Amino acid sequence: MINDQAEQDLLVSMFGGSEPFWIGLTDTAVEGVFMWVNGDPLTYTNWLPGEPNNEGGAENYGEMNWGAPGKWNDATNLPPGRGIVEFPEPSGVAGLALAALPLAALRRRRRSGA
Ligand SMILES: [Ca+2]
Ligand SMILES: [Ca+2]
Ligand SMILES: [Ca+2]
Repeated sequence: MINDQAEQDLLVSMFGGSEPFWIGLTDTAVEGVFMWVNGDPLTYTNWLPGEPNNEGGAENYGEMNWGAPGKWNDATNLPPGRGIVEFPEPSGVAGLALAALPLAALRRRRRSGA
């Protein structure tokens, strides 16, 4: 979830400005209304001029590094590419609970499968 220009600049400095990366932005719920997959409000956008254009009526996923470093494009779900995933800052009980959930689920699956 790229929330401001500083975060966008940070991603380009960390991951480079040429490879297209999925950024967790989609308009699959309502065509033309892009939303972050984690529910963050879309307070900042960095579309390349002319985007999003929903080319061919089938572009529903946001990527960055399109046409210029960091710039966004809406693309189809092909071709496959790498994505950037943002984790919540682990802090206090909430962070620990989040981290423990997948482990507990894994243990349950193993037990029931044995
Ligand atoms: Ca963020
Ligand atoms: Ca679309
Ligand atoms: Ca596009």
